[in-house]
Amino acid sequence: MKDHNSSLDVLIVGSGFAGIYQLYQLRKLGYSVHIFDAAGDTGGTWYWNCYPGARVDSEIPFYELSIQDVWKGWAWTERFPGWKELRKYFNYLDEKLNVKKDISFNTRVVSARWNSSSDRWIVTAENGQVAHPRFLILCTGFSSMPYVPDFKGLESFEGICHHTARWPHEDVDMKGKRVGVIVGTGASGVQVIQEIGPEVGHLTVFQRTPNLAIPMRQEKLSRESQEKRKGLYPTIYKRRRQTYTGYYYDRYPKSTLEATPEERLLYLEELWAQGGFHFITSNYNDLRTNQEANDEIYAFWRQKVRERLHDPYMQEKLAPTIPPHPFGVKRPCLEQHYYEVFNQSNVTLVDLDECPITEITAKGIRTADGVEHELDAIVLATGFDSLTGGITQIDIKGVDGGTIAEKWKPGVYSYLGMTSANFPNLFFMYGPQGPTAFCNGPTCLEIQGDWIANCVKYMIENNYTRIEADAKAEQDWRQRVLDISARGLWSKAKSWYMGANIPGKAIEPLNWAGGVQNYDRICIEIAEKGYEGFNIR
Ligand code: NA7
Repeated sequence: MKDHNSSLDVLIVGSGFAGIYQLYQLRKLGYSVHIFDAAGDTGGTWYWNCYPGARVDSEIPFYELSIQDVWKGWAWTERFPGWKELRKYFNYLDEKLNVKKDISFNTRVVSARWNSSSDRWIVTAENGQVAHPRFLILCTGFSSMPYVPDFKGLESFEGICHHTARWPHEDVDMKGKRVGVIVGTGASGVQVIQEIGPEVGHLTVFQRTPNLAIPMRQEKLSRESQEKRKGLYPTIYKRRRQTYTGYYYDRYPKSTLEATPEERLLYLEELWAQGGFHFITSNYNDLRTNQEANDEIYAFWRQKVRERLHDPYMQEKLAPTIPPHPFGVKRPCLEQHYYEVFNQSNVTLVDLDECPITEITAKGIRTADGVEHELDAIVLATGFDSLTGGITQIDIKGVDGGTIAEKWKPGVYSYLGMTSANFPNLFFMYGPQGPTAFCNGPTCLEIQGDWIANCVKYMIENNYTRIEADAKAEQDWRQRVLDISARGLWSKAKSWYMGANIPGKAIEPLNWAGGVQNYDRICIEIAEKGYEGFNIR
């Protein structure tokens, strides 16, 4: 057993983008910092999500750290890099920042106990490692806790079966196989289907809710073209903190319904051609707040998708006449040739709303109509206990001995989406009640990471040993998150944005929908007011 003794200032959990940025910032300030990670290497989500076709849906240079020593020498090969390239990037981060020397891999944190007599955490990992840091920072990611529905008979299946986020690191050969993909609207399912669709023997897509996917418009990038643009990177990295979603482009400052039909059509065509999240982030400003406006955008989307599908059955199942939910209130997925896969003669779509799964058998999946779909492999692209699961899976006990999982059972209580009352000196990043789902990862975690690093510095420089969110400030923050969300259409979809994908989880808005720029400003103002809303001693 290795004991990280009481000289440790900060323990970070997780070595994805957030954990590495935090390690870098805190080490620069001169503090002793260590990372525990359950994975065998750095990369966070890109260590675990190595399923066929896994790639990021935020384009570069937004989806990389703004550390000059890193971006100056690095060049990507694609506008939306895949997991293999992202893992190379993480190795490059190590080359430049020498991070791995401060990381314990294969070290899954299982518990954290607050010790009021020392004002330190006692953190224990499954492999017996223990740490006693002054501050504990959870960089566990918003989707680190895979969700597998409780399908009857799942363990009896005799073929290959993996959740996308627990995909084996060696290649799984799908060529010529009868593959069942359980999917609905997730990005993971869309990516697997379009990647393996063209090569498998037969593909059966078990769909609950159709995916309202938009075009990615992937591009190959040369080093030269990136070098030419790098002069702008410092401006881009500042600008992304000034927009609603953390890109440098922003919502169109006009209502959908104010535009003439001609103006609207031309503008939507322009966004469609740009690809990526432009169709969401640069769209009319009432897309996600006004149902009538939303219906117009849905109608445009449906027409575009139907044009690509040959079979009327597939058209209705994948781009229904009546929208399954307002457009863009479930995380939209970026696709490359997803819809074309459904024109192949070896692809079957099973509508689980009409015909649910009754059990998984040794040979495949049985549905309510009695049909046993025989399969060689099942891909579980069934998502995550998002936003809270990475935190609540750890047995964290605070001042009164209660766990954070118990506290959050009726709903999340946090202050600024980074701290929670009763849990002093504990910070979490890229989690609930922050801008997580409405912001690209690196933008969000750098905003939160800088704020947390400054807070740790403030505490240490002033010889304070304990900071804890005030219960009233926390209650007000929660109410603010709920009120802002209530102005939009988010509650009209059952999604992980609302915690609605996990049975028994409280259904409520889990993200700050007030804009990245406002979130950043509010957090900075609170710090400038001497950490208003926190009890410090
Ligand atoms: P998601 O987006 O949560 O998608 C999971 C999918 O699994 C979703 O379409 C669900 O259908 C479907 N699902 C979940 N439970 C079941 C059951 N019981 N039966 C059938 N289908 C089911 O997860 P992803 O991994 O794809 O993506 C996660 C995010 O990570 C993604 O947004 C990226 O930003 C990164 P539903 O739609 O609820 O009907």
